[in-house]
Amino acid sequence: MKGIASINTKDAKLSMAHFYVAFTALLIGALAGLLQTLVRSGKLTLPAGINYYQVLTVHGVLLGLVLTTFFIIGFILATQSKTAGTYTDGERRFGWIGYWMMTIGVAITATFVLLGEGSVLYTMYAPLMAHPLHYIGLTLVVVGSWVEGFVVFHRHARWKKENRGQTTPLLSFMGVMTMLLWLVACLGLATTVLVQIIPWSLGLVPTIDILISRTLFWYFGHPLVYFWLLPAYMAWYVIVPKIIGGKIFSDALARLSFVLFILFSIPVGFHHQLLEPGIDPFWKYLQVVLTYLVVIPSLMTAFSLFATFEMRGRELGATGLFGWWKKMPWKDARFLAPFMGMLLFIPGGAGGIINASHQLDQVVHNTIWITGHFHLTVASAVAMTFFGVTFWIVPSITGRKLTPKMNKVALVQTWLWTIGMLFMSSSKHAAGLFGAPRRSAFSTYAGNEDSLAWIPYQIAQAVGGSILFLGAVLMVIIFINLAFFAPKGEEEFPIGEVHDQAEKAPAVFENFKLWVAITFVLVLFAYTIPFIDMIQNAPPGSPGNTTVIGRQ
Ligand code: HAS
Repeated sequence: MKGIASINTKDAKLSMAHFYVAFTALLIGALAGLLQTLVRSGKLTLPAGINYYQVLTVHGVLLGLVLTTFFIIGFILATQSKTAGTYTDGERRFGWIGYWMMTIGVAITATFVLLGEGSVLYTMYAPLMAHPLHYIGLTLVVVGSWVEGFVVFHRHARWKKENRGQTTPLLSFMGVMTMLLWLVACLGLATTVLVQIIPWSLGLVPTIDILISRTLFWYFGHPLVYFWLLPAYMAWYVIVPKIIGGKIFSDALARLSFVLFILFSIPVGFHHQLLEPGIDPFWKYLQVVLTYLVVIPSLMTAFSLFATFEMRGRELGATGLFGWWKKMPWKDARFLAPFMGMLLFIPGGAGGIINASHQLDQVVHNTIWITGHFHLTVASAVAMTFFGVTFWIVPSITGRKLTPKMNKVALVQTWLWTIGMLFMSSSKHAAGLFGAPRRSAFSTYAGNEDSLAWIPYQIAQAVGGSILFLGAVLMVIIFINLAFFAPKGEEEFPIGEVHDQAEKAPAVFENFKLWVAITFVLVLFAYTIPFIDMIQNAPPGSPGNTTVIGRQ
């Protein structure tokens, strides 16, 4: 039998190319994660030559940067091709150019990480210095992603021209918003990398202003987490309702929440720097207030999801507040995986709200609590949604079928990930409250009496890490099966329809220029005076206020 792909086959090829890189990153990144938890529990000493921080970097870069960015762009391209229509040859060519820039950039960066020349926390965190090519490789990844972003913008604009006066496809709108957020966020990263870090790592300037570099990094760092989250929200708002047989609660509410993310996710970077000196407490306070505002679109999302589940449940005869629970398709892995992600996002989001409080952050900052927080958010809510999407998108765009047998394997994978993450994240949160540092090998704290309290939690993390590693291997097996071996056929590309009684989305939501302009006003408000302070009180190059830590 010949398979029937749900989108243009050339577009599908481009999306799949992104997924191949993403799942290769998952396999290697998960192995590095397993090694880390074993080292921290004292159960393993890395063989000579391999350094704990190197393994940590491999884990963070591959899963936090490569898996996410490649998966997100592959997903956005496929959903846009499906809802706005096929790309032109020109658009697709730019898609491939962006893809190759990103892939070559990853290869260069990976080489320097493996050579031990790139263990610099978050890929670029002064005063740690990596080899210049490490940064140049990462720059290629970012610029390549921008090229692909412009493809998404162009396709959306073309749809608008071809369908004047009509509401744009929701998924295409969301793809544009996600890439817009990414582009505006990257401005901070590009500034520190091009103006400060690369010249410094090349030896062209002797020092770097650390506070400015970190501030520019965190200007990027917080919206980065929403760049990960928004594609998961695309699936929660549009795909999940269709999978459960229901309707999208409100197109307008979904669009509004994406607009709010653009406005409020950027001027909040100081909440990662609450314990850093050199920033006036007033500006930290202001950004904490803005952080609480960026929680609102997530609460709106939770509300909308509950409404979708409840409406569907009632259609099927459920009564009461949680009657819908019994009516959900629990045996469908396309539903179970993102739903488990949503469930874990509830404590993950609550943890974020705790972190955002200046006072409570004093207790948890730089402890392993923080890694517990992001394992519930990016590694659960986001990753599990991406896995759930993979279960249908790969067979759907390649003209294959998710067989009942593979669906069962996918259910097992989902449970492994959920259980592994429960061990992993709860033990991280608990050890963090006892003061366990977020990054350190067992050898650095062994023998310290205070650290005895952490040991059982570190062992629980190793148990969680081992279960998660099995989950990752199973995920890669499922991906390979769906991409190459699953029977040919036709698999649904589930796109939800909006509820009949929902209000039409106001046209102003499509006014991207307006949202970007307001975002810049908020950014200027939140950052101008602090930057003036930083520059006046620590002029770049002043030896008293800058530090250099050379490459190890
Ligand atoms: Fe965060 C640190 C604050 C969300 C990721 N965060 C991090 C770091 C990462 C990260 C990677 O203010 C570490 C950075 C580093 O390396 O240093 N975070 C927040 C806040 C939110 C938040 C306020 N974070 C995320 C998301 C991430 C992420 C999302 C990844 C995708 N975070 C912080 C702060 C720090 C921080 C501080 C710095 C701390 C420090 O000291 O360094 C909010 O956006 C969270 C809002 C979320 C909710 C949950 C809504 C729930 C939904 C699910 C509904 C469920 C349903 C199913 C419908 C309010 C939508 C229901 C079924 C039932 C039956 C119940």
